[in-house]
Amino acid sequence: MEFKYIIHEKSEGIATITLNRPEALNAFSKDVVEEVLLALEDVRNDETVRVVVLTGAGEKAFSAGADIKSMVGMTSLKARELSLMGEKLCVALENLEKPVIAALNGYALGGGLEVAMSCDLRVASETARMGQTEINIGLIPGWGGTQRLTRLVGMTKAKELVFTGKMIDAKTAEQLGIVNMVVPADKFKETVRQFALELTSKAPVAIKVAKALINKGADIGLDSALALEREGFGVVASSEDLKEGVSAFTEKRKPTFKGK
Ligand code: CO8
Repeated sequence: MEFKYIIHEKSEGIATITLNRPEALNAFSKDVVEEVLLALEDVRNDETVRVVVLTGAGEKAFSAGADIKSMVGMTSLKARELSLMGEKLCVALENLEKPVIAALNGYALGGGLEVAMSCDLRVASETARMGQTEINIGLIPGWGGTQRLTRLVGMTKAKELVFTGKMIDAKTAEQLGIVNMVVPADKFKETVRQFALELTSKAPVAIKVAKALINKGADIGLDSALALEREGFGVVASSEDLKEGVSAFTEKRKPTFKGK
């Protein structure tokens, strides 16, 4: 598969998708979004891939958001289209039945942060800076930021970040619960790799079901969410992965999960 705006690599059970427009701080143009969607489709169909890492090329940015230059003279219909485009990408990341780690190597702003928040986990370099900066150009988040940020940090902080458009550093993002961990820049790539490798060793069926339950459960009442969990538990209990996990435990060896 040939790509122009991303790099799509696979090794050790990890697919790494790198946004590759460093000259524009990896801003999401229509082409970038379309290529990431194609790469995610490839990953979905590839049984050898257990974990996805989404990151940005260069030292400076994960992504500085939607391509502002494409917004010049934007009509209401074009804006709606742009919003839908990003939404499609965010939903694809959320619905992918494999864990996705956003590796935040630098700026994650506007749509860049919204895409990162649609990933399951976020690892930030200590040099990363984050913000819903849309207000500074007279916009609002349009790729789910008003909703996903609020779910992550609560209304008080979400309003502060969206209304002021200020950037926060990685440590503050960690304290707010936006990122899972902050890593020194010189250890960033290796830490992301080790984190992803750890996930590749876990039972894929259990991860897939847990991801769906956590995502779906966030939007429904507790009773319904617990009922979903029960059903999911039943599905996981019938997996070969569970048999392997229990056998490995009793035989005092490491399990080898097949995702079946
Ligand atoms: N889009 C397009 N190009 C960009 C973007 C962007 N979002 N961000 C940076 N660039 C380009 C710059 O124009 C510049 O290119 P050039 O050299 O050709 O002028 C190059 O990247 C490097 O950027 P800077 O020279 O500005 O680098 P600095 O280190 O001086 O500043 C910043 C870095 C602070 C990150 C600065 O670039 C910046 O503020 N960027 C904009 C960040 C932003 O506001 N992002 C939010 C965009 S809006 C959005 O994401 C909304 C999503 C939902 C849309 C819904 C539909 C309407």
